[in-house]
Amino acid sequence: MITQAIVRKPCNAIIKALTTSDMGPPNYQAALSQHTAYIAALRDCGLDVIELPADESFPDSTFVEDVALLTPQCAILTRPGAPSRTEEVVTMAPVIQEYYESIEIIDAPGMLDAGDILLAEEHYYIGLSTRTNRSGAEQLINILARYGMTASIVCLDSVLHLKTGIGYLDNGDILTSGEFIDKPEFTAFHQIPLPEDEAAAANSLYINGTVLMPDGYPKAQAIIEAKGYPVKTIDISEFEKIDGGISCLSLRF
Ligand code: CIR
Repeated sequence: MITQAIVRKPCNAIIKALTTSDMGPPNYQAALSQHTAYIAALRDCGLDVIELPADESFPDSTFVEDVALLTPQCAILTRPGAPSRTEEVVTMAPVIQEYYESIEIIDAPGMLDAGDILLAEEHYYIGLSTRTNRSGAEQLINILARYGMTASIVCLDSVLHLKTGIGYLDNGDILTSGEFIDKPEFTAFHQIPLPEDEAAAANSLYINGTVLMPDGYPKAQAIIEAKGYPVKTIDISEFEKIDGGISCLSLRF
């Protein structure tokens, strides 16, 4: 059962956030309103939400998911692969220390963005991407093993992060898109493939019985609802301009 989430208010510098898209910079005021609605949706799902102040030093700092992996046994501070994001961990560390006794870290030369980590039925899948290298993934596997948890590596082709294209729901159901449809590592799950033009909806979150998904993907929404999941949609268009999805905006534990 997930009970808490950590979020960080978007900063003014978000207009300079990293992106691979050509949608232009986000509108700061709209991003703030969307972030407020996102927090409300997490609260509607029963979570206590810990709201951190904006951090102007890091344009991407609202994407808190990437800087830590919070497991039932321990927290792991990552070492984000984009140079402009590596130090985001420094400001997150004291926050995590308030909630976790056991804290581990990923060391250089390891790089790890937690957007590359998918928990599905007690097993952690780690995507090797431009942000996560083999050293980072292997350090994480060893840390998790010490706490009795298992993990394995998945090679990615074109997505930014593993969870850009795949999302675990519940009862073995997994949303897949693009390169993840019928990928051998995930064929044991009940795949829910999404249409190519709505692939971004694979970054949805199952939280305490509800699926939080981005607004604007009606086919994906209908597919998920047809599987029996109550869905709540959130407009995150300003974050999508900078490669952000539903999961990236919070750390859940
Ligand atoms: C970045 O490139 O790092 C941000 N603009 C987007 C991060 C998205 N995070 C995630 O998928 N977990």
